[in-house]
Amino acid sequence: MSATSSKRPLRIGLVGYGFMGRAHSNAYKRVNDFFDLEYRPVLEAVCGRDRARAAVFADQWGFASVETNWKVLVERADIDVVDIASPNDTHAEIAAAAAASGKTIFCEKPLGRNLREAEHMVEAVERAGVRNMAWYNYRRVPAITLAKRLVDEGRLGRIFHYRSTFLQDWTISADLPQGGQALWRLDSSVAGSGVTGDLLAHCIDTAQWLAGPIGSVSAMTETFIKERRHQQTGKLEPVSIDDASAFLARFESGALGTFEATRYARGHKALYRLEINGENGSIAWDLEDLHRLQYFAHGNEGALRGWRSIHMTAGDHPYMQHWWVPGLQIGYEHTFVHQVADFLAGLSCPGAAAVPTFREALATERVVDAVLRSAETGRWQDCAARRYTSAD
Ligand code: SOE
Repeated sequence: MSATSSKRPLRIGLVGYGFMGRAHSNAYKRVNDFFDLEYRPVLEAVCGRDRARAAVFADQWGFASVETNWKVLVERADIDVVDIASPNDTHAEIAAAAAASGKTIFCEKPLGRNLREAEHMVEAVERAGVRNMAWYNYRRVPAITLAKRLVDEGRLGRIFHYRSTFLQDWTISADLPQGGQALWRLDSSVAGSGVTGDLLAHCIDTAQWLAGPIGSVSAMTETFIKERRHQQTGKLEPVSIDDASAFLARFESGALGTFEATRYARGHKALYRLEINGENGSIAWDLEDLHRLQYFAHGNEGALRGWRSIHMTAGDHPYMQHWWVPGLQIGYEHTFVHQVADFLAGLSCPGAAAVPTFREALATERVVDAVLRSAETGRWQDCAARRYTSAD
């Protein structure tokens, strides 16, 4: 921060220096360049187990200091926000300690490895009364924010169908090891689950935000490659994450949903798609064309009826007045900038909570848990039924 800055500093302690650590750091660095805010994130410390790698990261991104033990980081008096961008098995413990030390907490999705950890995290932040936010970044794609506006304005009318898929193909090779650096998403002891917690969690978060609570689900999952060599032990070990997961959903509103995520869809790298069909209209969106919202309005256009492809680059589109001139689009990294901007704006408005809070993210965890239980039992599962408490 420049010595002359009039902004109020918000000192960030980032845990994790992987892909998400980079996405969050970029957001902290860019946000004040484009948004007029009272607060400014200051990159105070990055924490990672490997000091040399953390130091390289700190140097590249401009963090003032390095820690190798998150327990030290969460106690530091010069840190306001603990941002958890480390693998899933660390989230619950770090969040509980950071809450106890009075920090604001940001946590990369999913909250924990399972519902029990997620519930403990919600209890911890609410008991301590600290601000908290989960990084479900796709809500801040301008097209998805506009979709939310259209639904809330009643333009679609009653919603009948919600369909969503998240397709990847990066784990098809049986030679890919599981576990360790960059591959912890394949190790269930670290990740919790496979594509259900990693990819479907995004689809579920967006779905419940746009179309309301999911009441019950019927799911199936599959693990196509049953054994992989573990990167850390070198041994061939059983794979216990779900490689693919699909479920039917009944929304509390009466709408029907279909959801699918896989890392075995050859040719797709990160194709997140959604479509909503309502009585008066439909909307569709996909991540490969993230700057377009497809919209069909049922009306009296006669022979000219059809889907509109809205190019989300005008000043009256959500967030877009902060970026370039009409016609010039933005991308993936901007969704994280928007989430930080919303959080910082909320700090200047007493009572405003930047969403999703941990409690809101817990609603996603409940559906993830119900999906995994349904796949295991072969039965429909009620999403609200299961509760864990601190006694578990
Ligand atoms: C997995 O490949 C992954 O990076 C997820 O972990 C992210 O949450 C998703 O946005 C993109 O895919």
